[in-house]
Amino acid sequence: MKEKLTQIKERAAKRLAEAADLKTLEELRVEILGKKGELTQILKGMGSLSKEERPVIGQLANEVRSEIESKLEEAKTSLASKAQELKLKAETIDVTMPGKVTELGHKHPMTQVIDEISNIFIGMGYEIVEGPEVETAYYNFEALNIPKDHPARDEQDTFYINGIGDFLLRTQTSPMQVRTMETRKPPIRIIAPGRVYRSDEVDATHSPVFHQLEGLVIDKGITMGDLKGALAEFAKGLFGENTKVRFRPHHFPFTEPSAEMDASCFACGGKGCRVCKDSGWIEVLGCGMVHPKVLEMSGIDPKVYSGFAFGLGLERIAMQKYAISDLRLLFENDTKFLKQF
Ligand code: 2U9
Repeated sequence: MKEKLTQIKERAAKRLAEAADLKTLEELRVEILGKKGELTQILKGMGSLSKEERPVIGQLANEVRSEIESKLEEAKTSLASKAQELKLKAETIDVTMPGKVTELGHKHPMTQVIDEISNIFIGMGYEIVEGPEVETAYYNFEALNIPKDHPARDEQDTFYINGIGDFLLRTQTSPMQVRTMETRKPPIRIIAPGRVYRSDEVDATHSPVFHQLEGLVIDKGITMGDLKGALAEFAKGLFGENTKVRFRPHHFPFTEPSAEMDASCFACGGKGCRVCKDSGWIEVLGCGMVHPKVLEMSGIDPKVYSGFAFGLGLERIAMQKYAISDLRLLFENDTKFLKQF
């Protein structure tokens, strides 16, 4: 019996040492120490032993049991710490690893031009107004002194929205100035940037959708001198402090008198180069004193108030400023192109 106990002890020690996980350990515990286990069987069989042998074997059996129990505990602790070690290793974060780079976007060149021009006017005390791109013929034409038979109203130029009254896609941002005159009392000093639509074929310099920025100033005693001063200041803000301007007579239905303004070429300073096509001048905007009829239609008394207005196409400015040769590049959203600005 002694030998058997020693055998059990040695075999148990070996198997416990080999156990690879906690589950195997528990199975071994049941197998060796459980009710049906080898050791229990031996203790149960002690009845057949002599009086002298019983305490000796009993003590030995208890010793074997407690030895196995302590070995089991030891194995448990070592397996648990190994498992913890593996878990920690698997969960380790390498804080020195480089992070994933998120590509930062930036403003579209058109947005940059709109922001830059808007900021120049904001600096001169103008407010920004924005409004609907779907307009009525009244706000887009009638109120601007563009009569029904005017060529600008031609279906070849204007996108009419069929079936819902006289709605159209605005061909200029001027409806916003009309809406402002209707709802506010002078002094008025606003700019209206935004998208406008004209039924044009797409090519390097034309697009059925483009951007305009228009301005309107109305107060008592506003003159052509105010117009020239404000727009010369704007040209300096956009093209540089040394920029000169000149005004050429022109015609618009909504202004009288009307003019076009050129700025001295920002690329060559006026000597003549590729940017200004050797003229030394760059055409920048159209402008004029608001037509008395236009003031009157929107509820402003032309005997008390006068004002000036101007308008410029923003794609042309962006193309000159960034030396872009084809307007289509500004609408295609090819990030390889856009990243350059
Ligand atoms: C009201 C009164 C007057 C806005 C003006 C222009 C001159 C002009 C064009 C330049 C190129 C637009 O993008 S473009 O085709 N615009 O030349 N616009 S004066 O005059 C107004 C507007 C609203 C009530």
